[in-house]
Amino acid sequence: MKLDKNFLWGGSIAAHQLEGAYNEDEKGLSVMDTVTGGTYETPRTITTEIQPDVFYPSHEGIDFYHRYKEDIALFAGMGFKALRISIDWTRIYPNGDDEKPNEKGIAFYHSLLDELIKHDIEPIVTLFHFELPVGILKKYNSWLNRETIDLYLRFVETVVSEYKGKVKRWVTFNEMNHLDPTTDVSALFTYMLAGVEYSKIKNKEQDLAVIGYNMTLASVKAVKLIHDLDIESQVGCVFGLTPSYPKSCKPEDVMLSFKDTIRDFYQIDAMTYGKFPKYKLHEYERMGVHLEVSKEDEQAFKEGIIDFIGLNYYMSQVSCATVADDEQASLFGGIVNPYLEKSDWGWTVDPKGLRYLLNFMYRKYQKPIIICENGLGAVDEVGEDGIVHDDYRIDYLNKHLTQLKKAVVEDGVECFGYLMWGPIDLVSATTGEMKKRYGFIYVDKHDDGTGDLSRTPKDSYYWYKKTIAENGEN
Ligand code: BGP
Repeated sequence: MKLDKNFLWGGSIAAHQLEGAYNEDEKGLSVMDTVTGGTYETPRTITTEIQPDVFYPSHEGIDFYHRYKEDIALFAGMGFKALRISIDWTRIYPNGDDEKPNEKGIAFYHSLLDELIKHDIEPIVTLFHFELPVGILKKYNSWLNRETIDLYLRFVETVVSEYKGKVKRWVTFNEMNHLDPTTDVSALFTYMLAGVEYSKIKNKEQDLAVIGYNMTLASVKAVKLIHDLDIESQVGCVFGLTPSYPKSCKPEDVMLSFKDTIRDFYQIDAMTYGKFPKYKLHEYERMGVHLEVSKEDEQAFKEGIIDFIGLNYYMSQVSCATVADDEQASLFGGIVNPYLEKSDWGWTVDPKGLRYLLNFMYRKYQKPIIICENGLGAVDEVGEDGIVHDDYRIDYLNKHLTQLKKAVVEDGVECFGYLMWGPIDLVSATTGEMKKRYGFIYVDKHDDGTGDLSRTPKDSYYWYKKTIAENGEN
């Protein structure tokens, strides 16, 4: 079984989870700079002003802002072909609507991109990975206001014009699909994506529908804009998807699993078929949500078709029409699959689910796919020899890669890369912890603020290096 020789091996990171330097070089505040740390048991809390004596994990991150050269050299040591980064909106436009872009922010990403290119690592750039300027939240009411679309497009135009010689693949948004008004699991993601506190939204269904619509529209408009600015560019959008299996063969479970699997697909449909789906408008109408697609918007949907789909895959879930009291709820709805092992954070480990998802997506859309996130968040112990022996991580990734290869080689899915999540330990998005580690590289940083931030390769580092060298044949 062989993958293409140009297969993009690498990893994915996001600015707010590792850069730190949250107020350096005229950076503004993003919503992720005002969300506190948390734990598995205690959720992160949302504040729109920085409070004294409160721990904000993004403020230091792992200090990538100052150590990126060392980190990129370590990625290059594994043979990375690509790295997905995000450009933090608040480094370029600190308040979101500033008259001029911040030269220091522009310069930082030039250096970062240059460093990647120097090591033959292709940068794949996400333009929105939860880094909404607080200024936009306060002054414009976030994505509820269509002016935010224009501000986003202005940011995109600045960034793409600046870096187009260095970046060929762009991602408009990360995981906007978690904002579906028909589910009740989006409190944290509502904050991360829109800066809006779920409990304080007055008209949940209407507002979430508008936010989701405006972000979708922003994405299609950005696709056209990027294509216009650089005809060579490839533009995609990344979705975090969780396939749902029926608990039994009872038709009601099967029907529910179908609905749960595709429940947040309307945005992907809009971005690949070139029109906002009628079924969603129908659904909204039945919910009493008012949404109108103007002629101008229709045109934007037609013109903004993505070139590739990015998939983030961590787990699957189970749909069950009648849930028993002792069933455990899964993160994105449904229940936890009792046949699967779970991570330290209770996420089910389901490598076959990756093959299922790849097939499902490819047959539905027939667009090239790139895995933009997949990985195991675990508690790592440093051994007496000073090294993390993370055979559990190797096992997890190996099993997922086996399924990915089957999807490509046996099933014919066009998947052109695998960018695992968090190649270096960084701050968890959902819990705000450092304890939840994904990396091939251990970072000496702990949730109580201790640690000297030194970097040490784990066993998985050498495994991934070999995997890349053999193009996944090991
Ligand atoms: C995805 C996000 C990432 C990342 C990942 C793992 O939803 O796109 O930013 O954080 O989840 O989640 P966590 O960090 O909470 O373990």
